[in-house]
Amino acid sequence: MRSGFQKDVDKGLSSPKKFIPSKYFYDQVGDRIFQKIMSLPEYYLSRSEYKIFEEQGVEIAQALPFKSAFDIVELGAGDGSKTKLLLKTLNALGLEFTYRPVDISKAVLEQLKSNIVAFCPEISVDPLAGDYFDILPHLSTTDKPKLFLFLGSNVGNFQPAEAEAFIQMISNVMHSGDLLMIGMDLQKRPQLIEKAYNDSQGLTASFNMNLLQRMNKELGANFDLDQFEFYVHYDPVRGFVNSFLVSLEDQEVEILRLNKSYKFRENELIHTELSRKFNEEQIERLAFRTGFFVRKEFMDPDHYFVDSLWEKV
Ligand code: AVJ
Repeated sequence: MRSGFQKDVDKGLSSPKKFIPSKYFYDQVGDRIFQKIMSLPEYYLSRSEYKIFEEQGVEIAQALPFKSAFDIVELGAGDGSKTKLLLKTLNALGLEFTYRPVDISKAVLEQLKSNIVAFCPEISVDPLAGDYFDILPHLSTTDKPKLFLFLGSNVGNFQPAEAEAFIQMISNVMHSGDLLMIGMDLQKRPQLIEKAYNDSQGLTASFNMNLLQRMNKELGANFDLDQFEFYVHYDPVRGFVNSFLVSLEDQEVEILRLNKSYKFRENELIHTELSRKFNEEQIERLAFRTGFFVRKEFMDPDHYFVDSLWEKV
């Protein structure tokens, strides 16, 4: 049986416009590179959202309409370093909630849970391991009101139609009055955005190149890393940061685990990631089309990033 990685690599490298889904960045090596990216001076995203939770936790708490105990369901929680700030503030204000982080990896969830408990032992944490698509339908069976979190501009990695479908899927398990808070990176000075993905240390380049290394390790491929280079471009008209690996020569790569070879022309691109940047109009429209209205927005002082709080109609 073929793994998801095998299927997706074969599909992406057989397509006329080659691509590899960006979710495959995050193996152990990729996780570590992403940690370093987050502390780059150019990579403002994480710091901006951190500031929002650090400085506006009380305002966020005041915007929650729940009168009784509720669930906070976080999709793609990661290490919880930003969320825990918010949870601590909500707890300190006497709100009664259970934090339910959802992640595909049990190991990640255990780490996250001990992180949160160490930071604030009073918070009750009930992790849910599994795929979003399997977990979401089960959540609607508990009758507590819910606040869903989808932070970190992870929504920016979806193509527009996919983003809408994903949010619609969340919306479908929600009840009227439930809330969804989505973290989104905002359109801003193009140079600033481009620099966040074209860092001087080459960390983002390694983050992308790790995909080739991962195929070599896990799929028995023979990518020559010297024959590819990283290229990133921000299109301010659409608000799209597109990342690519460029083949530097005509070459053929063999992938043993797929029993197949793939040809690359000189200058042919492999699309590796879309990191979308949003404007206010797009946010309003996305909310409206998926069954929400925008209840309140929380931005960092520079207005680089927004955590947009939506209420289910
Ligand atoms: C974690 C998806 C928000 O798109 O900015 C960082 C990942 N890619 N540098 C993003 C990423 C290149 C990041 N997200």
